[in-house]
Amino acid sequence: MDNLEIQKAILEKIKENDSIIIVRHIRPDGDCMGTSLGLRDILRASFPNKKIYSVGNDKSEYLRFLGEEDGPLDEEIYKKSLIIAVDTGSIDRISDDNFKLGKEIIKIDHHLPVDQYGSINYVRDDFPAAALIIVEMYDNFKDELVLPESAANFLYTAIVTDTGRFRFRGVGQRVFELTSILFKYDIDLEKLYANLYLKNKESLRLQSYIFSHFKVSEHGVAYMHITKNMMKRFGLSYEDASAMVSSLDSIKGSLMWILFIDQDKKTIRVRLRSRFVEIVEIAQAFRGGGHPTASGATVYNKKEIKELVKMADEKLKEYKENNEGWL
Ligand SMILES: [Mn+2]
Repeated sequence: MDNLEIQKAILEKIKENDSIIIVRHIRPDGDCMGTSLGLRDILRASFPNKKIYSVGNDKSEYLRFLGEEDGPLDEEIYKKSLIIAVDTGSIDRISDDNFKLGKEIIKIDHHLPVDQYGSINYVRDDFPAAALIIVEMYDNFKDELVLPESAANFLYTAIVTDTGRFRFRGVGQRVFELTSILFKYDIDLEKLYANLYLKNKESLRLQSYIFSHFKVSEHGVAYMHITKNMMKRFGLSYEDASAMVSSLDSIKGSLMWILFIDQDKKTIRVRLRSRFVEIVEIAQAFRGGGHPTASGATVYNKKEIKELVKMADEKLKEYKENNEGWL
């Protein structure tokens, strides 16, 4: 089936169901939140007689300005609902306890496929944000669908965050075409960027600590382990600390950069980023995955940190030996 046919099939499922629950991944980012809330508001505006819910078990403090989701919901509601999971590559990352009670699940995602857990699995790894899939569906079926102003704001937030403000791989003509559709409304960019990108002084202090203490492997992998103690010392949450991965994104010759963050007593979350070279294979080797140049993984001790850095270093060495033009 081509894209239009799959989108049609998804729209048919939506029309067949009077109750729809949209779920998204754990540790929500701007894309999964904006996609979930944006799709919810499009469906509510388009089908006023249906019950449409956006749910998730956890929250991200920095996205609180987007407003609340709709959960928790009674199990009875799940049993009569179509579930749509957005921006979630594997079933164990869905941030909801009851989605399996649903009548059927549809996956709408842009990560490299891990589990094809849906009855329809619509994966567009050519798109740098899951929200673009929703915008394209709206555009293809605009005779039947309504895009309210709230949805335009949610979807723009999703696109701007997942593309790193239109810098990441996959940004091109199609992305700008689709994004421009959202500008039929006045999106308050000043307010949005203030909400998304202003930092508190504690974060800047930790950033300055990272700048003085990050390590670089033999062939240029930049990395840092942010321990529980550091977070305590700077008065920052796990979430604040996780956001620091972009601090290491501008070092010449360091085409890969990795942040290790203590998540709980035994789990260390790994955030991996790269330019030119791909890093997702390293994440996959350590219980993770994601996008070619932006991935996540999990390790359990310092020995595994060393192993992961070593594997990345070898991959970067090989890349540098065989390619030109990187910086
Ligand atoms: Mn995404």
